[in-house]
Amino acid sequence: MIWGMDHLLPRPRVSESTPGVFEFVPGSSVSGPAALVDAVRLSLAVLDLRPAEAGADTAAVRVVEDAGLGPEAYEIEITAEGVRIAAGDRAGAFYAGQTLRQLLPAEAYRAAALPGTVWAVPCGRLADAPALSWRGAHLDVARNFLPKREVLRMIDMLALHKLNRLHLHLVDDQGWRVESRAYPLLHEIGSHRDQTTTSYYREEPAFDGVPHGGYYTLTDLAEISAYATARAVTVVPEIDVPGHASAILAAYPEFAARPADTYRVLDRWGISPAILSPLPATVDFLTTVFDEIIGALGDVPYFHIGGDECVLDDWAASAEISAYQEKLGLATPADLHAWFLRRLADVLAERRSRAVVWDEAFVSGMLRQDTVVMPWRGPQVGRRAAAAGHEVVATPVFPMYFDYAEAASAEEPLAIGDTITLADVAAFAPVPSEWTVEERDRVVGVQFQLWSERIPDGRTLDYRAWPRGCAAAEIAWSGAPVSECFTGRLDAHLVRLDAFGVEYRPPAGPRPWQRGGSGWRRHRPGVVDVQEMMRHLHELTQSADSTRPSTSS
Ligand code: TNX
Repeated sequence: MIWGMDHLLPRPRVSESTPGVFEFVPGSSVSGPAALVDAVRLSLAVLDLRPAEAGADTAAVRVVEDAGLGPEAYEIEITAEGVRIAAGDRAGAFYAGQTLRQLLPAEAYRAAALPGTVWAVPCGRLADAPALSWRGAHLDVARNFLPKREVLRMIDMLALHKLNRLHLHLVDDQGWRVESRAYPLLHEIGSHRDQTTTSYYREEPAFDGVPHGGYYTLTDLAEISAYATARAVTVVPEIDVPGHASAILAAYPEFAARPADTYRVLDRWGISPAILSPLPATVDFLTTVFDEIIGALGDVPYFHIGGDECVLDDWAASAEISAYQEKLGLATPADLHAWFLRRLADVLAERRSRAVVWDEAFVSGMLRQDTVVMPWRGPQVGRRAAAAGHEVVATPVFPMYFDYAEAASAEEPLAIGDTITLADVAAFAPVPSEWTVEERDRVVGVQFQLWSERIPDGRTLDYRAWPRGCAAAEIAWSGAPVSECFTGRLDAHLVRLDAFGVEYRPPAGPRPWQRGGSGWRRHRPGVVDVQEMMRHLHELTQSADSTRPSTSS
């Protein structure tokens, strides 16, 4: 079966069909500038296209660079004689290749070309470019570690949806996930725990008795970065400080606001009071760790430093920290929290990297103007950040937290709460129409979050991420809620995901083996309602206080 131009996802800006098809035959080649040819060949790896010999004009695909098209943009013209691609840059050529892959039979998503496949694409013309420059997915590899192969596969999945940012949450109370040669106890001690809780919110605590852990070596990070770059994906590392610090402090308690030898990598969820000291020694320590990560990843245009969910009690209780706060002329621990994050953002700026923070860091003020804000507590705080001149990536709990269940049903595998449906994601407007033009211009993108308290493995990751991620890709590319014809395009797209081997959640509900069963992974619907949660978070952002009480367990 040959799919037409109207089965593409995300939907291109302009597409026109003309009669006929072009068929790729064995030995087909691509001509054009080397970097663009490489990008097209990578997207169409299943066709095993050869780079055309210089001077030959028999190439099946001819690629030209057209700087006038702008970043990530491309045009394709398909006639019975061949394919012509114009791209603004390497990413544009890569995306042109991804679009052609969608026009091929779904076998183009298998790891090897099946004999007998007719590699034909329909004739026509496309002109395409993204509305938003940050089209992201966040992966929490701290709560539950995902091995490197899952991260690489996630990059494949982002690439085929024209998503271009992978935000890696590399540390939390429950684990530190990257090698440090300067501070080796971080990965030796911080990367594993003896057991993990299986209880839900206010239930009696219960544990699985199974050790859990893992970390990426710096060489793994270099590999992940190179793999991502080739696929037009930018890795955004996150070292979440100064809160969520139990794993760091289990390794190096001397960096605690309240030094003690009792810190452990946590085996349960929720917000812990473990917090780093803001004193210069901590800044030096983090600078060294940032340098190791930047050194491994190479180009790091954005570095996320967290700033969320900080319990500042230990700062207020420490005479040394209070004296430091006073010396800096700061009135409250919340001001010191802002100062500390700004100090780290300055360190990053010296390394040509822009800081990204969760919105609490914005609420306490004093950020560098070039710091990007992720308003997870909703569009109200996002608007305040945009009005203050910050670039904003829309990351609201509703509907961008894909750790919430798709249905309030005991058939679902255990989720953090209810409910964020595919339709909720599809209806989301990342750039609110009621904002001023200046505020709207500062929304650079949208991103879905895969917090992993209830995502223990890659199979569950597939289930939670797709097809909601398909809808997210669509709104990220177009900058607006999805159009009516989404369902038909998604149906075609799910056949591609089947061929790729993705264990997505069927829109009609889980397959029998995807259900939570009768044990601890059975979902308990109705305990946490995301709309209720958003109301609560909204109230919190109304107060000037940057901290918030516990909402998880
Ligand atoms: C809030 S969003 C968190 C995470 C949790 C998540 C669960 C944010 C900055 N903090 O630590 O994993 O809720 O949905």
